[in-house]
Amino acid sequence: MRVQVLTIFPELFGPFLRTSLVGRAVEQGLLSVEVHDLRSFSEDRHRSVDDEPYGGGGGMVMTAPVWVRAVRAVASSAPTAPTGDGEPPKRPWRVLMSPQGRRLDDAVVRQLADEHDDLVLLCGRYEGIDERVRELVVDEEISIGDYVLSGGELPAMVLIEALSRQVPGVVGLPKSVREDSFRRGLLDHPHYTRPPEVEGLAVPEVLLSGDHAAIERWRERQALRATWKKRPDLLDDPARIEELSPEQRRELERLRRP
Ligand code: 9D3
Repeated sequence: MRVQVLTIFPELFGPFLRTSLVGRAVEQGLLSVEVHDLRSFSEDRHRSVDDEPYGGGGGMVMTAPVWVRAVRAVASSAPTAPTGDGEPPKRPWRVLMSPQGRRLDDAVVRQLADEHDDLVLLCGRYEGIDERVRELVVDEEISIGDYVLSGGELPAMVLIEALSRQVPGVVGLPKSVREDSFRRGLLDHPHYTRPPEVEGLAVPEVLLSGDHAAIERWRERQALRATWKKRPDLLDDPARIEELSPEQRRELERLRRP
């Protein structure tokens, strides 16, 4: 998967792209991330990218011509390698990180990863971006949630990290992948490691029993109970209930009418 980022703060991405799972994915060539400085597409000597809003009011607005030039330049450079099926290379999918966008969740991440292997992420700053940028060079707007940040850079990193986990080979442990999909839609069960006692709190005995089937049943039950307690909304979806194990469905019945 290839991701290009447009931002006036390219330096924010350095350590993120060199560290941990994303760093390894980039190093192994499973993920390519190119960060472009929006200012390099400015054509005035102050390298400006913003101007005062028409109609007045506070703050500054990012200008359309610089964004349009930047997106067109990066979205046509070195397209994805030919697929070999005779199809012309697909144009990159252009995503504006925006508080007005579609809310990011697991389904959106999977869909983006499935449908596109070439993305351009536009990160805005200031009060906003000239509306014409959306009309001319944006395919979709994505938000990471209803709270105010100062720009799209952190949301872009959130999206890149979530996408990287969907790229085959990036998440190493086959067990984690299997269990992720197996328990999809439920919260995780509690985890414990040494020491066996912390300030009077012991590790649940079953985890020390060596009975792997019993441990698996306990974890499934705990995952369901955690979800019931902390995120009951996740259990409103009939499709999710379908995916529960018979034991989890029985446990859910018990929780629903005690
Ligand atoms: C304080 C200015 N706001 C006026 C009501 C509008 C506004 C403009 C620009 C709010 C935030 C931003 C910058 N945020 C993003 O670019 C952004 C974002 C976010 O703030 N929250 C969640 N997801 C995203 S994606 C991009």
